[in-house]
Amino acid sequence: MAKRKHGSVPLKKDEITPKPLYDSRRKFLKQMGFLGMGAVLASCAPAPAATSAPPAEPTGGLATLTGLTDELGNPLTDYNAVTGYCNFYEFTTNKEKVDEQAEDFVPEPWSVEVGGLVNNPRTFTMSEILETFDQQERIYRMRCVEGWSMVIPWLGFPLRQLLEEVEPTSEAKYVAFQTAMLPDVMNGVNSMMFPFPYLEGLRLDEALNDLSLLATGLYHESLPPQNGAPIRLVVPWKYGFKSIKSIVKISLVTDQPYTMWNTIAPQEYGFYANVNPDVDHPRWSQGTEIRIGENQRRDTLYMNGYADEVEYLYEGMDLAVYY
Ligand SMILES: Nc1nc2c(c(=O)[nH]1)N[C@H]1C(S)=C(S)[C@@H](COP(=O)(O)O)O[C@H]1N2
Ligand SMILES: [Mo]
Repeated sequence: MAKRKHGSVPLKKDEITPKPLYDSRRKFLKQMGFLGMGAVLASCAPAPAATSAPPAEPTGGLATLTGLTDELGNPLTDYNAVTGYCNFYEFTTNKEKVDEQAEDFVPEPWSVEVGGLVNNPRTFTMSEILETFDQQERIYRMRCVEGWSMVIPWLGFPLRQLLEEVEPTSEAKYVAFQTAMLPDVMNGVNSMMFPFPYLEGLRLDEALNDLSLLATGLYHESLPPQNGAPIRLVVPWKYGFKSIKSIVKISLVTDQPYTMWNTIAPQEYGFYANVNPDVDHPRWSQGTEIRIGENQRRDTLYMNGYADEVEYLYEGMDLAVYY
């Protein structure tokens, strides 16, 4: 896979409201030893009210996607916003600078080690992944815990298909994921602000749900570095931080795995992190959100609008406890 250049138009500075600083979090991180001297902690601040970037000249695959919507009729978020307004803390906490900072991240050669409680542990090279699993397009809403959302046309394949290849044993109850740590190209991993590597996890039955996608592309092209090249998870009914980027390792385990955000601030970022307008974040409401490109808040949907597909997973669970 050749390195691709993405002509993104960053959102303008004056379209973004300043990020508030949270002293309690700073203090917490400092106690945990995560905060570097003089570091300014952006972290998961509530949504800056961004407006959409100027419309791009559609080229190639982009042109064929004009006018597409998700199943609820929501238009796709502008390509320039999807690729120019990103969360990828291994590079920088500045959403508008991730694309620039990730420019030198060439995700090849790449392989994903899949093991743990499985009958057929296997390390897949990226080309094996692309050969083995048919890539399909999925248009998903993505709702960040900070209160903004996008509609993104992904390319990828159900995570379930990869898990079927390795055959989880009967002891496997959870799936743990790990992002690459490449200090030479990821400036943020040296900052000591966060306990990288970024880790995430799903319960096995969540991972086997058809919505759980391993994405290898968006807008009909391979994933741009800033969006988690060459392969990332997308779990659209959960807050965006569950959708871990640039995966190098997947392990089947018995116990609920440690995840980065849940370890840093468990009271704010639960393991489940299902989108839920009725369970507020301790520092802000989750009842509404800003769809990037719109200028009015809209109501946040229970399970991000995917309840029919995923509600069975949480039968009998108090979602205010298992948030
Ligand atoms: N490795 C890694 N994965 C990550 C993040 C991150 O900082 N590092 N940020 C998460 C958050 S908070 C969100 S909202 C989504 C953003 O995905 P996008 O930038 O492709 O829209 O990625 C998630 N995956
Ligand atoms: Mo997020």
